[in-house]
Amino acid sequence: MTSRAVLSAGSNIGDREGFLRSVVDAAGDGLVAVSDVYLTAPWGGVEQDDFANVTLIVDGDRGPRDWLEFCRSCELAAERVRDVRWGPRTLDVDVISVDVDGVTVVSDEEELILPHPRAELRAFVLVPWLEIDPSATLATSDGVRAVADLVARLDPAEVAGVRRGGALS
Ligand code: PH2
Ligand code: MG
Ligand code: MG
Repeated sequence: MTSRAVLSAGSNIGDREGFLRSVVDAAGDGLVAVSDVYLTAPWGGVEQDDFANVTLIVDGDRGPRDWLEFCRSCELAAERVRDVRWGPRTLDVDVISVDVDGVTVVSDEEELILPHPRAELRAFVLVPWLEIDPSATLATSDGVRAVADLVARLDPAEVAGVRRGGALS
């Protein structure tokens, strides 16, 4: 099964850039694009340090569940501890969207809802995604929308909290 996935990775504990780099390394030849690193204000109401975030586009002979496994193995390698929901973490890697043979997968499985139901609200996902794919679209609860339009609809203060750093070293 040939698929293309959009993944979002974030870290706000320890060697943030090193953890993000580990995801790129794990993607290997499957990496299509990775955004610059963005320093982002925490989203979701938990008071915590700023995150470093990247969005990646990856290809592979993997189905949606295999991408979830890929994300979990990256988190495991970073010794991610599941503690507070939306709280601090060494590494979080989320599957945002998967296309199989060019068709976007829609799934309401409890463990893997696709496309990611909160992606449309998260500047820290959308802004880096737009950088690597200016024509990106996302299937949202009210239809397929250009990611650029979704960003334009967000609270400007939230978008301003997503600051572009440099390329991952
Ligand atoms: N991840 C969360 C909760 N809040 N905020 C930012 N800025 N970046 C994240 O990656 C993030 C978050 C839960 O996964
Ligand atoms: Mg997450
Ligand atoms: Mg996650």
